[in-house]
Amino acid sequence: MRLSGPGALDIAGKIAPSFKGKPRYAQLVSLYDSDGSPIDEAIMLYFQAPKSFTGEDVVEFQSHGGMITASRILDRCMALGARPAEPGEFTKRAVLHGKMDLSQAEAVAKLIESKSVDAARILARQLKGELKEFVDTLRDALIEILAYIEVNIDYAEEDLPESLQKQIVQKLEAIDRKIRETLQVSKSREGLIEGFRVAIVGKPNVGKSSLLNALLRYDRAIISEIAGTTRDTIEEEIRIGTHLVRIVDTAGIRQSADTIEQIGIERSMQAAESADVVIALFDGSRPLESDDREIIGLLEKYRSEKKIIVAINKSDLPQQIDPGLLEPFAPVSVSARAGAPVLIEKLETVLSRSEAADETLLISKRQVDAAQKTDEAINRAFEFLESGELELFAYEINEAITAIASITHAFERDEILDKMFGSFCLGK
Ligand SMILES: Nc1nc2c(ncn2[C@@H]2O[C@H](COP(=O)(O)OP(=O)(O)OP(=O)(O)O)[C@@H](O)[C@H]2O)c(=O)[nH]1
Ligand SMILES: [Mg+2]
Repeated sequence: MRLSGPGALDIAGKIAPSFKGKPRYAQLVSLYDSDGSPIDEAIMLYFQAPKSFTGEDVVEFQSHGGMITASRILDRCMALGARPAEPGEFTKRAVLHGKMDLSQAEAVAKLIESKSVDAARILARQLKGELKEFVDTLRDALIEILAYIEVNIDYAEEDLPESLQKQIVQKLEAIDRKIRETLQVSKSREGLIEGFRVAIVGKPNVGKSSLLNALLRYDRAIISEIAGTTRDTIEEEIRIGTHLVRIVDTAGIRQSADTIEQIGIERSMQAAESADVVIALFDGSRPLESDDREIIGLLEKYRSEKKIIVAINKSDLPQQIDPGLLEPFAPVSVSARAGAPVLIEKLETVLSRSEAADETLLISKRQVDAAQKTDEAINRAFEFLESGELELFAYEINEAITAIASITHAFERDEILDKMFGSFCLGK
C-alpha cells in the first residue's frame, strides 16, 4: 500500500509509532488500530519529495497481505485523512510534478497490461524516454522551419528566395516522411501492444471448436457431429511463443434460415473483421462446397490487411478435398482431434514476423491522432508555401508543432489528462 501527498508521513507515524521516517530506508514496524490493537507487522519505506514516483512525499507499507489485513490498514489510513486514489492517479501526479511525460505515463499503463515480451521491450524503451526523443527531434526541426519563415515574413514585399523555398520543402518533406512512416509502422504493430486476436472461421462441422480445444489443451467448447453446434463466439486467451493471444472460436458460416444461427454467423463475421490473424478451416474428408467458397471469398477480401492461415482438417480420414482453390494460401494439413502442433508453430511464425521491433512506435489512439494531426497540418502548410501565403504557412507549422508536442505534453488540456489516467488500473 502506498500513501502519497504532504500528509503521508504524519499518517504513517500515527499507524506505526515506531516508524522513524528515514528516507529510503526499510524499517520493520508494528501497525496499530485506533483502539491500540495490533494490525500487522510490516516493512515501511519513506520516499521524501521530490525523490519519489509521484514527486510527493510517499510512504509504502509492505504488510503480510490478505484482504482483511490490507483493508484494516486502508481503513485506518482513511480515518486519519487519506482517501483512495483514482485509477492512474499516482502516475498522473508523477506527470504533473514533471517526473515523467505523457508518453512515459502511457508506457507505464501499457507495460502493466502488455501481451508479449516484444511489446514489453518496446514499452520499457518508451519508459526511458524514447518517444520523447522522437517528438523533440521533430518539434525542433519544425521550429527551425518556422524561424526561417518568420524572418522572411518581416520582409513581406519580397518573395521567398527560390533556393530557400527549396530547402524548406526538402526539410518539411523529410519530417513528414518520418511521421508517416511511424504512423504506418504503428498501425501494423497495433496487435503487438494490445495483444493479437486470432479468429477461427469456416463452414459448420469442419472442426473449429475441436481446434480451439486442441490449442487450449482442454475441452472448452462443445463439439459434436451436428453442423451448427457452436452458436456464439467463444474467446479465450492463450500463450503462443512469447505472445498472449486472444483466440476466438466462431459459429460455422453458412446460408441459414434460422434467425438465431444468423445472429451467430453475423458475430463470426465481426470476429473475423476484428482479428489480426484469421485461421480458415476446411474439412479434408469432404469435397469443397459452396459454403467453403464463401469462406475463400472472405479470405480474398482480407488478404491485404490480415494474416491468413488456411488449414485443412481431419487429415486422419481419407482425403476427398481438391485443394486446388486453396493452393494460393499455402494450406497446412492438420488433425484437430490429434492436437495441433503444426498450427501452433505456424501461428508462432506469423506473430513473430513483427519482431524486429526497434522502430519508434505510437502506442495509443491519442498518440496516433496527434501524429495524424501533425501530418495534416504539414500537408496544408505545403499548399500555402506553394501559393506564397507565408503567414498561413507559419500558422499551419505552428499547428503541427502543437500537435506533435501534445504526444509528450498536454498540460493545458485537463480533459485529456483525466481521460488518459482514467483508463489506468487502481494503485498505479
Ligand atoms: N476424424 C476427425 N474428426 C474431427 C477432427 N476434428 C473434428 N472432428 C469431428 O468433426 C465434428 C465437428 O467438430 P466441431 O469441432 O464441433 O466442428 P465446428 O467447426 O466447431 O462445427 P460448428 O460449431 O457446428 O460450426 C465432430 O464430430 C468432431 O469430432 C479431426 O481432426 N479428425
Ligand atoms: Mg463449433
